[in-house]
Amino acid sequence: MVDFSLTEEQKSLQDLARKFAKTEMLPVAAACDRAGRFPEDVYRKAWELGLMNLNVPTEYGGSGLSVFDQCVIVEELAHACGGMTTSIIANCLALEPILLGGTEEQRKRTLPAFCSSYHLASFCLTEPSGGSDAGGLQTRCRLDGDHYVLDGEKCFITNAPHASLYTVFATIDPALRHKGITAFFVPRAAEGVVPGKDEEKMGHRASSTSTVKFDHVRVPLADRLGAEGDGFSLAMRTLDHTRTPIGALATGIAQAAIDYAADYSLKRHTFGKPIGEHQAIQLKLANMAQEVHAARLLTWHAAWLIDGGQRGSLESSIAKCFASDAAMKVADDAIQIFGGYGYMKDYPVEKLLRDAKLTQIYEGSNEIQRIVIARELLTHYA
Ligand code: COS
Repeated sequence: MVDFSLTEEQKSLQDLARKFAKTEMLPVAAACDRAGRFPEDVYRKAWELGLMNLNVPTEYGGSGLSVFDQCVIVEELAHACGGMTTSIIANCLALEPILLGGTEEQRKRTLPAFCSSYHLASFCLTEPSGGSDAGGLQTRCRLDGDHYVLDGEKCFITNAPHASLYTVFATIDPALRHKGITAFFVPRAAEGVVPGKDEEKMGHRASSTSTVKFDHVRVPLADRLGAEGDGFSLAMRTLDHTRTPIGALATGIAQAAIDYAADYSLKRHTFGKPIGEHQAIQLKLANMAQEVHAARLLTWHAAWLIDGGQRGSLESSIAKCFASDAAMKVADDAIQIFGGYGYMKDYPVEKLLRDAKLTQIYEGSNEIQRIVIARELLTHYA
């Protein structure tokens, strides 16, 4: 039977994340946003509570949570701050290729370090020449004895200035397109690894983003994930698993927008009554509630399918695309309900719009999600 209720364990994870979001994230969210501050103290506390390496199995010291459980947690965290949530879950994205494509020896060599003490990892796929065309990446890897030599530059890499390990996608020959792409893990300490300076972003300002240069970086053959040419499929399978939690992150932002707007609509009076009693506002709130409800259910459905062993490419793209578009619409409506105050930085809703915007772009733009959705759809009619 289909069951939409959370288990007792999921409710306690939700409760843990909600409390953490309220007591540790929310009180510093606006200040971090304004200053563009990376609140490492908050991230360390998230790590201590087991909120960081959510997808790493318990045998390596991680939380070993299903994608569904991750979504429950991520929505709660994002209610307080989308940017901090992105930094908190970046390890899940970066370590997923090791979980999916690494040997047991490679997993044992890399994963426990992230679970026994606070460390960050970054997923390095996107390049300055283009992020959507992942098959066209230009970073080169050349075999030289028992090492590969990596040369190239990645950009828009979450947590890169603070990471101790990078999962990197490079090509043995760009002319081979996706068939040449090969994945590696590369320690920050390797000679020639140079993270850039923090980017100044519109939103997600508590998260850190930079370029990473790989300048003749020698990577042992033993640190290659899978075979030469396996990297593209590994990146896609990783994103199939991580796009659904991005749907949850967008849902959390959208739920926050409703909560602020509904509360404000009962306190703010015009024409002699609370604005929430005007139909113009009620219609907006009703539309917002529909968007968020649908976003959450699509996210839960995609997570449920993936946890059941299905690939879930179609459903994770639908969840990510719908929820992020919903977050933009709902944050926009929340600002409209707040009126002029909504446009001011003294109120929390303009940040929600700036944070929501990135969810339409990262982990594959929504145009890419629509390509994935249409291609999957058409295979059933071919
Ligand atoms: N899982 C496993 N394999 C997959 C896959 C998936 N989800 N999606 C595609 N593949 C395989 C295909 O089956 C194909 O394999 P064969 O060569 O054996 O036939 C191969 O990968 C190439 O697939 P495709 O032809 O669809 O590749 P395209 O170059 O057309 O690119 C898109 C496909 C656009 C979907 C891909 O480039 C993409 O997702 N881009 C966005 C990248 C992204 O999200 N970046 C954000 C980084 S994180 S912030």
